[in-house]
Amino acid sequence: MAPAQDLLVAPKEAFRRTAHVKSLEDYQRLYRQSLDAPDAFWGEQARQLHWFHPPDTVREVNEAAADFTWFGGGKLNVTVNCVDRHAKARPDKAAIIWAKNTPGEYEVITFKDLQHHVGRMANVLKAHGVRKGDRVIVYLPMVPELVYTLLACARIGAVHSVVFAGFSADSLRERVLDCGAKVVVTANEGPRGPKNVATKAITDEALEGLSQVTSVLVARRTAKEVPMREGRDHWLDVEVKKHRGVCPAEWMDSEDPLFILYTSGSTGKPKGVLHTTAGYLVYAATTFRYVFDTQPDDVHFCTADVGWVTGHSYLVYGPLCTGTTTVLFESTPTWPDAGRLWQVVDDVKATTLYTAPTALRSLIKEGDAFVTKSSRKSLRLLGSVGEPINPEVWRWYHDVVGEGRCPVVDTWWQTETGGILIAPLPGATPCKPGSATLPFFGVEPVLVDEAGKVLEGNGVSGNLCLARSWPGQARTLYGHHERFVETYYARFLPLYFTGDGCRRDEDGYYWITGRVDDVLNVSGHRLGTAEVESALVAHEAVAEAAVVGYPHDLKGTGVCAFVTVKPDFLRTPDEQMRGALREQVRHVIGPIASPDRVVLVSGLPKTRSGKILRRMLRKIASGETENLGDASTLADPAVLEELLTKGLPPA
Ligand code: 6R9
Repeated sequence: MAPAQDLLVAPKEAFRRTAHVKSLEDYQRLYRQSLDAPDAFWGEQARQLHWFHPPDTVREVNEAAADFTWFGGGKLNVTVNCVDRHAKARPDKAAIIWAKNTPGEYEVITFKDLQHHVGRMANVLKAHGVRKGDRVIVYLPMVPELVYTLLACARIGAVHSVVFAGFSADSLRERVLDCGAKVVVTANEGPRGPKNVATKAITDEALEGLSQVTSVLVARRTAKEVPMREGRDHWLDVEVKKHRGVCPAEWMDSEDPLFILYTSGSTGKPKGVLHTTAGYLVYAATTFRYVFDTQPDDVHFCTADVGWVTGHSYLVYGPLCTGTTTVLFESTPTWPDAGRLWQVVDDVKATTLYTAPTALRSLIKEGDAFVTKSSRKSLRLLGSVGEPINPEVWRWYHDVVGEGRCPVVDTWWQTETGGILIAPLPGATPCKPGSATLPFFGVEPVLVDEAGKVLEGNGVSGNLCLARSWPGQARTLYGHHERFVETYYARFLPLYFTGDGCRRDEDGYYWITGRVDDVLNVSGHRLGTAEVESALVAHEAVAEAAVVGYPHDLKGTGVCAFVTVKPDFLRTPDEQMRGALREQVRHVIGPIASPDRVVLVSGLPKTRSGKILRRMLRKIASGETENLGDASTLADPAVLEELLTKGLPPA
């Protein structure tokens, strides 16, 4: 039987009729043009924006210094583009549909409303001393004030830094200190699923003894009373009433900072990835338009939290810049049950859905009935982001969720890239489940070996690098430019190094194999942990799998699989299950990939954003039980305890 990933899925005919790019040939022609004449291509994209003063140049690039200027000499404001021009053209169009935590509760915010709220919030920030260039930390749950605050910062030229509301007080404090914020915006608390996150209490703990922060603005999301510190803390609903909904837009230079977003690096300390104004906005809007094939009446449902880059680019900036209605989802895909996403899709008539494989896997586990009982007929496109999507999961998304009607776009990118770099164009690119397919316009992926030698042609695997600047790339790590140069440019200069491993197949399609540390070399064979995971997940008993390497006497690296089993298979004896799973991998990939160890667990250690903590698993697989890294980022600490008490099965 042919492996699933070799089956090509052609673009849908019905979809193609209205698509921006209608054939693979059109894509290839435009792609070539974008590389041959980048200034013409990006200049044209930039003209879609409203400028106070148009740019004089398109791009100035110095890789050795990691110094990039896009649209130099231009003057613009992000909110004129994301709010004002739509408030003028279509004031009553929904800008945001807020899907509250309680099922069935929604609130619609039109572009006219949005303009008013952003103006008021901008005036509040000014009244609290925020000036152009100042940093504002945003520690809010998924409430409209979150979007208002980001845009209010952009309105007056302040730099926002969103900290995901699931992060701990220590993480919040670290970020407040690193970026030197004097204003923090939070909420009394944030309902999420069955719980209320105590955002204000966590903020208080984070700011304990810090005189740097002079104002804490508190959105009132619930009726809960929280202690308010005299002189520092202010209720936002009281503050906004003091101000008008009109605030002039600051004229920003193209390269003025728009936001900082912290992300984890290879070292313990989070990196403050900095994005600037024009390039980021042009890139977010252009990729959004093409990859999601935006149509005028789209309702875009991105399930990511705005605390992550996906929420920044494809919940806030990309959709709003293109005048698209965007859904702000306060709850989680599995609350109150696994039917929640489909309920929201039907209620708001979402046309495009953008979510992560980890969410899909958690839904698959609960069975198809939750999906099939919903209508989903409004949906016309499905997107995936955040990690490699296993071909089996891709199939389920395509066949069950999309009923074979909707194209699936697997989008590869990073916090540092600002927007999507590798993804299919839904009307043009035939898909291979599990592959992010082909590069976006202007993007030139390059694979290099460990020595930095460029691997030409197809059928090669290596470190994924990028050969040329694109407008959305991060400009620096806030306050640590040397670290920026070192992390992304020093190793393979003049290439940008992504940190991911990748295979370019015989057809030139890109297959991300995971972070480079996740590529195993087993007996001299290159093996993607994602490949082994896909094989395991393809087994009927498997809910989720994470595979890591560990030092192995004979093979160099041994393969250790951590597996959670679906409820129906929990009665199967462990030894029998382990045998079946080894056989499964042997069958799908080959004996070389067969896991040396299979650890059956009830859950995998994950960050609150759903990323599996592989470094922790690698240590456990290596028999280390101490120095497991930062356990504070774990969504569920009990998972780690189980792993440690259960111990490893024999190899
Ligand atoms: C957008 C986002 C970036 C890392 C990236 C890669 C992995 C993201 C992926 C994917 C395979 C995809 N990744 N999308 N791997 N296929 N479609 O997730 O940003 O949180 O910075 O993570 O996520 O390893 O390097 P970020």
